[in-house]
Amino acid sequence: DPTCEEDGRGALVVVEGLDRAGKSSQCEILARRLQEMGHQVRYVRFPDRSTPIGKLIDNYLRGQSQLDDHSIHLLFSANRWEAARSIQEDIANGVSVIVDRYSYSGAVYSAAKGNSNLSLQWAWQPEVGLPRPDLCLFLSISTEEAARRGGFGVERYENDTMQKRVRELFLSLIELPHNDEICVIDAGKSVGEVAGDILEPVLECMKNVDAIGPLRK
Ligand code: DGP
Ligand code: NA
Ligand code: NA
Repeated sequence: DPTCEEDGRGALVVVEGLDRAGKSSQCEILARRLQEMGHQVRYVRFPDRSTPIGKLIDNYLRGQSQLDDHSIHLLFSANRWEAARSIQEDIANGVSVIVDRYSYSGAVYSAAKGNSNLSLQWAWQPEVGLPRPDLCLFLSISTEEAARRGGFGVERYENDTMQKRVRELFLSLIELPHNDEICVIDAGKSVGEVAGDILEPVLECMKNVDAIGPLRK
């Protein structure tokens, strides 16, 4: 079996989950382990708050600005589109890209908002055509466990009602048959155990990647 690097192509691996699920730590551990094994890796996180669009998102998340639900939704998506070319270039050059949050958060967080009328289906549309991950790891954690882990922060969305809706919508997205790239990981275990549970499907996926395609409707 050709590995992706023998093919000259890197893998696109996304890590998703609720706030406090441990995504960022797990992405860092995963990136380090893959590098130690000799793979070229880049770690990307969304929202990328460093770009002009990212700064608008950052202000919104910190409660410094108010934006229409559709507008902020499209800004989050635009923040992924502005990075799409560099992700594709890295993958083509044999670099595997580990992404902390992606289109799944994009659709789910907007659709979870209390008084908005954004359906999951509407919210997914701007994501169609972005590079499709080879693997999406959903770090599954109960909202109770998430709240126990030091409590939520002060940003928008970091409250119990919102997180419960987010979790339900993530689960409904996972059930859609065309989302067969999503793998559910029990993130209630220790950091070391979760890291081991993640590494296995990632290495498996890196053995078997074919041509990268677009995210579908
Ligand atoms: P983080 O930097 O990973 O803590 O993400 C900041 C918050 O923004 C978090 O509550 C999840 C939410 N979020 C991330 N991506 C998107 C997106 O594309 N759309 C919406 N509406 N929310 C998002
Ligand atoms: Na957060
Ligand atoms: Na993140």
